[in-house]
Amino acid sequence: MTRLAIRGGTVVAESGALRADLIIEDGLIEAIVEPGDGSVDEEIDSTGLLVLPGGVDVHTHMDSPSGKGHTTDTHLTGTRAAAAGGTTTVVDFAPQSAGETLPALAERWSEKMAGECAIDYSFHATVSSWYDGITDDMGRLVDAGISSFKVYMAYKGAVMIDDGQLFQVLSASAEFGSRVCIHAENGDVIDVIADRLVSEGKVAPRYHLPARPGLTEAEAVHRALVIAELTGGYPYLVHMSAAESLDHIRRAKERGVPVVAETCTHYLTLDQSVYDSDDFDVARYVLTPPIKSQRDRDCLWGGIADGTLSIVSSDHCPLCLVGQKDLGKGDFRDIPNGGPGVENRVLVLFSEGVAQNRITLERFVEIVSTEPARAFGLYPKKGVIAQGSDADLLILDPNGMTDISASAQYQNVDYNLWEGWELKGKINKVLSRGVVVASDGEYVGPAGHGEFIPRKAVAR
Ligand code: DUC
Ligand code: ZN
Repeated sequence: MTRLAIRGGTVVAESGALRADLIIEDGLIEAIVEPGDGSVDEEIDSTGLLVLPGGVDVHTHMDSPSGKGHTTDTHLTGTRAAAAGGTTTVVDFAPQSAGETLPALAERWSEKMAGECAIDYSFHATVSSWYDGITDDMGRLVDAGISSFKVYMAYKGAVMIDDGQLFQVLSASAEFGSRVCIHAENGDVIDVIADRLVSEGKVAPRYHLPARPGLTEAEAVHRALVIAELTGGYPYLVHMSAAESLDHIRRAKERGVPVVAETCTHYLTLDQSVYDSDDFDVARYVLTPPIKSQRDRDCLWGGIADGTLSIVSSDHCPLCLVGQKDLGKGDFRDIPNGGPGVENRVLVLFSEGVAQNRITLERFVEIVSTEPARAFGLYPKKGVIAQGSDADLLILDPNGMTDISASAQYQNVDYNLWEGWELKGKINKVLSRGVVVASDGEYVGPAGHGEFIPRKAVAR
């Protein structure tokens, strides 16, 4: 393979930002050198640009059922969108079918993703259809490099598991060193509140918000963390949206619970005013948990700054307004929950985080790349610019501008949560294992370039 140099940029390595060149060979970062050093066959000029580790998005739902809908991005379209938006690894959620064993699920999802993905990938296995021996099968998946799982504490009668099952999954997590992604919301309480709202004639999409108060999240967070503490398991809290949840996370960390917590791009950048209309168009924001108040949003940024939250994912769950969300026209409970964002996560966070001086450039790299790689057994292959790591790179122009519009996106969905936003920052190039997969906003990668990455257990 050709020897490639990335020259003239500001590299964000683990020690911080520095003026340096990168030498790449065989898809790996061979060396970080003084500007101008090293002889190569090809060069990419990155003068005036930032050279960052490619994004790692550990929360996507591609080609998956979601309530009465089915997400509209395949692994092909969704990973192209990810690549165009600066992400070089995705860890998708594999949904367990009723009666399906975990090894059968792993085989099915491996076959589905193989040869389709534009960038490197893995997946978490969802545990939602209980059977004798399911926790033993968790160990089999960990041995095969699928070292994380997903459970739901909401959506009763569909994917929700009960507390006894959660205890068993977290006990298995302790045994196998595997991380368990937990959708923490009190499903029983939410169902009662939602039914009450509908019985009062409150059926419009805006009632998705009052049906799921922040305390229904915080209660489930607390319960999940206590159950994790009882077992010694490794909890990962997905999509934290409420200020009240953060106190429970802080206290659990003080007690030594090895919890890692995530929030998502939309909770940091939008607020509940998006629900302030009786219009059905509000359905675009019917994602779960709902987007909270400005105070919650400020607290989430505070959580990022103090380390309570260490990862920002997209929760990419694309569902079209026309033909899918409109199933809930007469009853918000029937709107399939989820919104798109894998293509926008990196740049929206750069613009709202770094350019607005909410976080440093180094913290930005940690939350979009390094910490997700660490939490899910991908580090140091992914998530860092270091000698020997994969040459997965995002070259970003901090002074460029990017307009967001659904009409110009790769995501296969009929809207965008940040429609009309003008972002500070522009993606110049994205490289996956040394191969340019996106350039000037266009996906240019070779078809099927992405490889399955076996992941280590967090502790074994
Ligand atoms: N939960 C998720 O994690 N993603 C999309 C929808 C949901 O309810
Ligand atoms: Zn999700």
